[in-house]
Amino acid sequence: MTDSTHGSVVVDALVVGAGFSGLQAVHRLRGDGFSVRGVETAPDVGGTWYWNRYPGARCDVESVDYSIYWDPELDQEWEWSEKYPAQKDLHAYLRRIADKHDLRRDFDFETTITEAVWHEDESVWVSKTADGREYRSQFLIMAVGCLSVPKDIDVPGMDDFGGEVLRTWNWPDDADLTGQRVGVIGTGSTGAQVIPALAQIVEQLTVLQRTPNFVIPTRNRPLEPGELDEIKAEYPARRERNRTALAGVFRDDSPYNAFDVDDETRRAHYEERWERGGLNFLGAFQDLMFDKAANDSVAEFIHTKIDEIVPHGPTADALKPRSYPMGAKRPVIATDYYETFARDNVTLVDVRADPIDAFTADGVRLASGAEHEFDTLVLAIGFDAFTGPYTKIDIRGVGGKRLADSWSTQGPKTHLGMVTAGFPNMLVVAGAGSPSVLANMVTAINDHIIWIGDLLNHMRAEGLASIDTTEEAQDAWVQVVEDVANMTLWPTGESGSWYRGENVVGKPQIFMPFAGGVVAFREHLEKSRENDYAGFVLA
Ligand code: NA7
Repeated sequence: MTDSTHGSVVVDALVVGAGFSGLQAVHRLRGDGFSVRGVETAPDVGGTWYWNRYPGARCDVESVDYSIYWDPELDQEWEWSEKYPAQKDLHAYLRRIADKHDLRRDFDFETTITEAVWHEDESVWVSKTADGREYRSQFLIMAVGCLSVPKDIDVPGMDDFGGEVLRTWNWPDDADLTGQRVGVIGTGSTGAQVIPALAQIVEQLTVLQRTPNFVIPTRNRPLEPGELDEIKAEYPARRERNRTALAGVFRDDSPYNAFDVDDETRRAHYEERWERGGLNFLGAFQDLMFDKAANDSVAEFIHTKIDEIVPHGPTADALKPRSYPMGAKRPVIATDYYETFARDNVTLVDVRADPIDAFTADGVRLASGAEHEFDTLVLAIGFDAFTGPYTKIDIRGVGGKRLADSWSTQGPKTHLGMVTAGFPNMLVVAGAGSPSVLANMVTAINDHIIWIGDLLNHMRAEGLASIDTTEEAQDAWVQVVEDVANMTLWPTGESGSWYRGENVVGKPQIFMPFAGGVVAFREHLEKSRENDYAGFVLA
């Protein structure tokens, strides 16, 4: 596999990333007889679930559903302990996958690709690592995730803070905040998990909130005796039910719209789903993401819940999202989130009303002059979603065109979420232009890897060297993605959502994930394939 002329590793496919998608890609392609090498920055497999090891880290899809489709034997073997998987359980699960299928032997860990250049004459990608190694591959499979590049803090002067700064996406195993005064910036999914976890151990927790989120209780619990056995007995059917569900995971959606029922019934629906917990809450009515009045009714319900749980009026008020519909910013599920603000050792500071003016040696000073002191500052400030993992690498396609130039100014453009024009054989796995984060990621990834595996087999059988797309095809697909999003409330309101790139200063704002669901997406892919890969250019 080593090419002595160039001193590089030469393979059919280079897979970047060792999370759910990278592991599946290596497994599939190796099984189909392709030579394949995976690379991963981390020292181990896991991807998102390797890095995000902050206290409270947990997935918002149920364990039994947030697991791979391609090893039914593992479904029977693996013993999930809780309804929703904690980071350490998911990491253990991904490690088990790697061990069982002996995937580590095809990965180079602690290896970061910094540059990838397409050589048209040879139909080959030449990818270089931070430490000067080189890979040459016909295909470049970007299994890099959507939320893997943390964003920088957009308030200047953080270096002036004299205490420790901890980042949730790279949490040190030996961090111990017991008895400390801690500040947290960020109240997205990550903040909503780390805040309740830290509140229990620190002396004083100060939450610096800019935009409140709608937070639904997770109601996580241990799986009851026999419960997992019942699921295992019907696993194939369960997998198929998820595969054919809009969001890649079955949800028992109500058949009604919010105003099909009277006020009391509507409230009872919300109450029942609030008690049940989890993202099922969003299925309370058909039209919650389509009709503003319906959405207002659910927002009002959550506001009432906040008032019931948080005794301090001004704090309860500051926790209520008002500038966007529920769901326009990714809905959050968490345990005891609002309850945490009823604790004596937790203070909510509204940095929208009174913005951070400066970091000081001891904490932060707000525009009003108020100061808050901490020993440690925790950053849960989110990610440069969808584009960050691509623009961070110097990717150059046909004629030396830089991917970062177009994706940083126009946003990510792909045909069917798979290929971007002028970057032949670079295959995007479950990223922009596909259901990705609006679906159960594991289902979305499964669809992508199957399609990519089938594509490579087809190209090998037909003796084809490259797959590209046209500007027209990708513009048309970007328009479809935009049009579908515009049918919903997702792109509305002032949410600062990372779905639209609003969370990163200067980022182009287009709706990036495909909101039509995994079934419709799969149909688009199938239709293209049946029509000789319509919209793609195979050469
Ligand atoms: P998110 O959802 O992007 O949340 C980041 C949070 O950080 C959000 O509350 C931001 O407020 C806040 N933030 C960022 N910069 C600042 C500054 N300068 N001051 C105050 N607050 C700030 O990221 P998460 O990691 O929580 O979740 C990402 C996804 O991972 C999640 O949706 C799941 O899919 C898994 P803002 O809203 O920008 O005002």
